[in-house]
Amino acid sequence: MSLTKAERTIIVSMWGKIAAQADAIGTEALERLFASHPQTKTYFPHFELRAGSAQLRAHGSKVAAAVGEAAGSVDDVAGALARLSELHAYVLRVDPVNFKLLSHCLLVTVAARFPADFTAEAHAAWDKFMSIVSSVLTEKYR
Ligand code: HNI
Repeated sequence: MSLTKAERTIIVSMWGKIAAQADAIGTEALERLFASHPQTKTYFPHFELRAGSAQLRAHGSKVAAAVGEAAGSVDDVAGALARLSELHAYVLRVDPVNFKLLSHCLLVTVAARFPADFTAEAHAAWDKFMSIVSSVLTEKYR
């Protein structure tokens, strides 16, 4: 699966706007994940998961930076996220279903913050882009 030229343009140009508030977006996506899907909190027993906690913000910033790296390498997401792919599969062993949940929470966050940009085409492009990112992060499980 790969993005069409039009989908790439959408992701790259929207990331240009998102970049300035990437940390806040990553953190909000995690807050939404833990609030809507509390079972995902079991992967973070060592974190203080209160909304706005320093650990949550630090982790939100890391996740957003990784999505930004993928957006900056839309032609080689696998290469850009190779190290994270090994980490999630071999060390963290996160069940792949959780990637759909986080992807959706990120999508909702972007939609809420950039309503004018979030057309049906942008929605579909983000959905596809996040499913590529998720496949890369879970492909080593097989
Ligand atoms: Ni994920 C660590 C990116 C999905 C649980 N994760 C990271 C790090 C990045 C990252 C970056 C930090 C790595 C490092 O310290 O070197 N994670 C991403 C991305 C996605 C994702 C881009 C999907 C879009 N991770 C998930 C999901 C879960 C998850 C769905 C579980 C619900 N991640 C973790 C855990 C850690 C982690 C747990 C370790 C946290 C820590 O610091 O102890």
